[in-house]
Amino acid sequence: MAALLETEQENADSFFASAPPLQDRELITSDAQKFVSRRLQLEPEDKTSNPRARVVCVTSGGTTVPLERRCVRFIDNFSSGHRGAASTEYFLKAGYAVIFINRRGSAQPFCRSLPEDPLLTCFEPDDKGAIRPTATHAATVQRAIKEHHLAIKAGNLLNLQYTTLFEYIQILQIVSIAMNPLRQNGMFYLAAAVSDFYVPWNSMVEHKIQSRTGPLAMELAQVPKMLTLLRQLWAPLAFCVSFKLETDTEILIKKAQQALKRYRMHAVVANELQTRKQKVIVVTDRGETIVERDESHTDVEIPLVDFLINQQTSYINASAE
Ligand code: PAZ
Repeated sequence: MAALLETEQENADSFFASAPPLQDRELITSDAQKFVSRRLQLEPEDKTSNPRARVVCVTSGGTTVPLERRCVRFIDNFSSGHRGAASTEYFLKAGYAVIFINRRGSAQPFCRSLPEDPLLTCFEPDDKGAIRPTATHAATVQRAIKEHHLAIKAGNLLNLQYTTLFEYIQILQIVSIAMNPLRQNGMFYLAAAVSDFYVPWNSMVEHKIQSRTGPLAMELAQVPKMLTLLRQLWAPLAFCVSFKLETDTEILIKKAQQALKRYRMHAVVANELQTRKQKVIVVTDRGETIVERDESHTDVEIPLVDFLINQQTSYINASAE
C-alpha cells in the first residue's frame, strides 16, 4: 500500500507541476477555509449526531480535457449536474453545510424545475417596461431565488466552479485539505464525472490543431488516482462516497466493489446511465443496498442522501467508541 501511495503521489506531483495555475487559487483557498472554520466553531452539544456540525463536499458535472492550450477542442464527460444539484438541496435540508464543486453551466440547486433559458422564459416586461416574473413561473422563480440566497447568507452553501479537469482536481485538493480538520464530520460525495485520461499540459500544442495534416492520432495519459490521495493524505478521516457509472449492467456491481476496495471508500453508489434517475445501488463493505425513488416519483436523491447520512452517523459513532 505504501508503494502504491508513493507512485500515486509521484503521478499527482507531476500532474500538479505541469497543470496550468488555478485562477483565484488564494481566494478559493481562503473561502474554503473560512467556510469550514465557521462549522468548527459551532461546537454543537452532541457532535456525533448533529448534522449541523457536518460539511459535505458535493462534486457535480463533467470535466473537460482540453486538446490545445488555447482551447478550441476538448473531450467532455457526460453529466447534466442534476444528481449533484438535487443532492445539495437535500443535504442543506438535513442541516449540512455544502461545498458544491460544479461544472460551469451545469444544473444548480433550487433551479432544477426552471426551464432551460430561465431569464428569457420566466420574465417579461410589464406595461411600463419593468421586468417581472411571468404568472406561470412566478412561484418557482421566487422559491429558487429565496432558497438560494438563504443558503448563501446563512453560510451554508459555497459554490465553486470548474470547467477543465485541471481546475477540478486542483479545487478538490484545496477543499479536501481545508475540510481535513472536520475529521469524521466531513463527507465527500463525489458525483462528478471525471475524465480518466488527459493530455498533459507540457505536451499539449499551443494553437488549434490543423485538419489538413490528415487523421489525428493522440496519446492520452492516465489521470492520477486522486481518490487514493484524498483518502490517505488530504482528508483521511472524512466519510467518502464515490460514484460509478456504467452502461453495461453486467459489470456495474463488480466495478463498484473494486472501487470500494481499491480506494478504501466508505460507500460507492453504482448507477446505470438509463435508469440513474430511478434507481441506484449503494455498495458498502456490508453488501449492496438498492435505493429507489418512491411511487410519487420524487427524486431518488431523497432516499439516497438519507441513507448516506445514516451511514455517516454510524461511522462517527463507531469512531467515537
Ligand atoms: O449529472 P447527472 O444527474 O446527469 O448524472 C449523474 C452521474 C451519472 C454523472 C453520477 O451519478 C455518476 O455516476 N458520477 C460518476 C461517473 C463516473 O463513473 O465517473
